[in-house]
Amino acid sequence: MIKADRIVRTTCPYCGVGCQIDLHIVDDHIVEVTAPFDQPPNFGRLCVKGRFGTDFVHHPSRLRMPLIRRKLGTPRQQATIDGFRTASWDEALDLVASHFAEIKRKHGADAIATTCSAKATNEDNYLFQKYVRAVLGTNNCDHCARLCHAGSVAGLQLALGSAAMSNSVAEMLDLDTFLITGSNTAETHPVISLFLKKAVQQGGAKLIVADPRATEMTKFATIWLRHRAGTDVALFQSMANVIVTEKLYDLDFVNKRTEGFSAYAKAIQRYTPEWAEKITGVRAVDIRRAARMYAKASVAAIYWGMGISQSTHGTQNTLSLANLALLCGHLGKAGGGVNPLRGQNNVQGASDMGGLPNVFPGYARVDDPEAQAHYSAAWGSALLNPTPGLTVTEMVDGACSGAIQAFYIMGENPLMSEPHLAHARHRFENLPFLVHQDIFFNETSAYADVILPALSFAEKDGTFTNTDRQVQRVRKALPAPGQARPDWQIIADLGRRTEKALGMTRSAGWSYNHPAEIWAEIASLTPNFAGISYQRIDREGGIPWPCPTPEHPGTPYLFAESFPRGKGKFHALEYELAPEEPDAEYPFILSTGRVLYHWHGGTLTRRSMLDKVYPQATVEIHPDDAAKLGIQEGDMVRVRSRRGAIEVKALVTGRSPRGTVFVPFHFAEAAANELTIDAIDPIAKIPGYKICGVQVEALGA
Ligand SMILES: Nc1nc2c(c(=O)[nH]1)N[C@H]1C(S)=C(S)[C@@H](COP(=O)(O)OP(=O)(O)OC[C@H]3O[C@@H](n4cnc5c(=O)[nH]c(N)nc54)[C@H](O)[C@@H]3O)O[C@H]1N2
Ligand SMILES: Nc1nc2c(c(=O)[nH]1)N[C@H]1C(S)=C(S)[C@@H](COP(=O)(O)OP(=O)(O)OC[C@H]3O[C@@H](n4cnc5c(=O)[nH]c(N)nc54)[C@H](O)[C@@H]3O)O[C@H]1N2
Ligand code: SF4
Ligand SMILES: [Mo]
Repeated sequence: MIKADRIVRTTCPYCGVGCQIDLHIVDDHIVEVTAPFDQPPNFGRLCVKGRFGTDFVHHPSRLRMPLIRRKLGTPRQQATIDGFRTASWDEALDLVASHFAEIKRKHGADAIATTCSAKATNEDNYLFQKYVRAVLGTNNCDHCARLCHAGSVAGLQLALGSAAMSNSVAEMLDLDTFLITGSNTAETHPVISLFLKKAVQQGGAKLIVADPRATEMTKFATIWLRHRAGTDVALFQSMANVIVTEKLYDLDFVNKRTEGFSAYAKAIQRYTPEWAEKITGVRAVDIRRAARMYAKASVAAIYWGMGISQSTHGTQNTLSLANLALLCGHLGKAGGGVNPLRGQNNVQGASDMGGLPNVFPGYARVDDPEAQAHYSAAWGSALLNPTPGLTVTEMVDGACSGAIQAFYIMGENPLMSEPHLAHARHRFENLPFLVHQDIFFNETSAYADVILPALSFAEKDGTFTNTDRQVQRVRKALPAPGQARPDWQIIADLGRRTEKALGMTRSAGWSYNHPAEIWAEIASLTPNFAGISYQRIDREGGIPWPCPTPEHPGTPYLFAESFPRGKGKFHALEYELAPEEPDAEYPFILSTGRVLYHWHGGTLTRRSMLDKVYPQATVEIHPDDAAKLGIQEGDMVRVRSRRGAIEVKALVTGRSPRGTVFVPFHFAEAAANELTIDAIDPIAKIPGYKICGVQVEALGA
């Protein structure tokens, strides 16, 4: 054991579980990561990423100086880092401020698009959207939540009026019955999966898993519904049909707390389990068993992930789950509710802070005059733009049509994470001005005009809000690499300079000495956070919002008395096919997602020792399909869709069903998003990353 000079308590930078970690530091290097046993949410547990994956902060390729493209102007080509020269902060920020000001004058504020970052802190994101709204004057601010839980958010907003996870991680230990669907929990929320497994093994909880793919959680399931991909609406509506037909629903709850039941009950009459069996491939008898198990439970929770949300029917899929919870009254109780497991470390926070095109911090609508007056006064802004802005997917489209003249991207990598990458690259080539603020030079930086070097979680103070709404501290443990600055400082400096370039006389207030001051401003403006302060978090640990006063303990589960929209609303749904089902030419379904060891576009984990464990892009293929195509485990194969082709190593396994291949999207040299389709859900605007048609061809060993 090496003896640490210092140990700094902070929050894991990877997933939404928000594990508390202790960084052991020797000579300004992280030498070990441990977890405190007495702290929620993880109580001493960590997964491999938290334990061994934070070494990316020391990688020699960290950005240390602002960079400016050598040949500024369009048409712009993809460049390596050699295509950029270093610049001072003064030069880089003045260039950005003057360009934004000029574009605003010439084309209007709505010609500027921005994304904030679910990797950055609440304070970074709050300040980012304040800059975008109060100085640039547009609501074109979104982030990766659009590519993630947008379907869940849209569905839960319609049904309940709130989209956060309703129950806490701590409640998982005492679950009675729960349903997991479209979530590979053991690889994507590993520490949560430990509590869920314990609930089954030690607590005797009953688990229903609905997933086309065998995951580790299916091994713990009492019932595994292995439905065909894309048939969720049919599956869950037929469970609702059973619950209504057999009168298993909670009449009292339905009467007191919901609306639209009779129309809904009528609409689902035709969704019999026998009808659903033909569509989903799940036996009617199993649908009945699962429906009875969920309905008869004293309390039951639903957990879900991208298999539900990332669909061109993501909103409908979510509504089909909300309908089940409303029918059975499984809401507003400890251990009972609806829980979209949040992915990024601070995706909950980036949304809460108003990093969305239609809402201010605290989810007040941008077109609500009262909310406008509130934030205009707070930010010293005469008039805030009342028109909801564009979503990420629409902003990327706008780059092509000329509607978008500049893009400011903080802590995202759309040129790995957007669907149909060839198309996305084409759009970025046509963009007149791109600013990228990141800790590394990634696939998106390659198209930037100006690159602003930011600090990682380990070098700054702030807060992240995890999947169960706990606001937790991020603490500075290491010095800044080179001249890199924390995101909030970059934004504040840019705010001052842009105001000057625009000749604005008022100031939205950009003088902060420490993120605690930014947090105090957030707490003073949004009732959900009013009772939370750095001092309190230091004393008590994470606090779950809503927390309206300093005496309030925070709220572990939501909806005990009512729903934010008043009554919960039933929605009758139609089952529809995915926009590109497999056919004779492209006979396999391509499903994309994650593996335990890697993170999204790989910017962080491929610069970590985790890359040694999982160094290469893979495709999972069923043994029967592999045999037909002459593919052996370890062979290289070409996977081709109508949009592109990649070469990857075959894993021959029964995890994915026959006719489906699974490719993780972490590897730039074989990017799954070269293949995916960019069709989106009409309401949530989320792409359907989980289904498109592909061919598979053996290339040999
Ligand atoms: N290791 C690791 N962990 C991560 C991340 C990471 O990159 N790496 N990313 C984080 C982020 S941002 C997110 S959003 C989460 C995502 O966490 P998950 O949603 O658990 O991740 P995915 O790999 O996308 O898995 C989706 C699951 O949906 C299933 N599925 C596919 N099609 C369908 C369908 O039609 N219906 C249903 N019901 N299921 C289907 C797949 O079989 C798979 O089990 O993970 C977070 N955690
Ligand atoms: N095919 C396919 N595509 C998908 C998905 C899928 O399942 N399949 N899932 C989608 C989902 S759910 C998500 S959430 C998106 C994720 O998409 P992105 O958010 O684009 O992906 P990340 O790779 O997490 O990008 C985060 C970036 O932030 C940088 N960063 C880290 N910390 C900081 C910081 O403190 N400050 C700043 N400024 N930068 C920082 C990292 O270096 C990295 O470049 O991908 C989506 N794309
Ligand atoms: S479960 Fe998530 S938060 Fe916890 S250590 Fe793993 S990646 Fe980090
Ligand atoms: Mo996500």
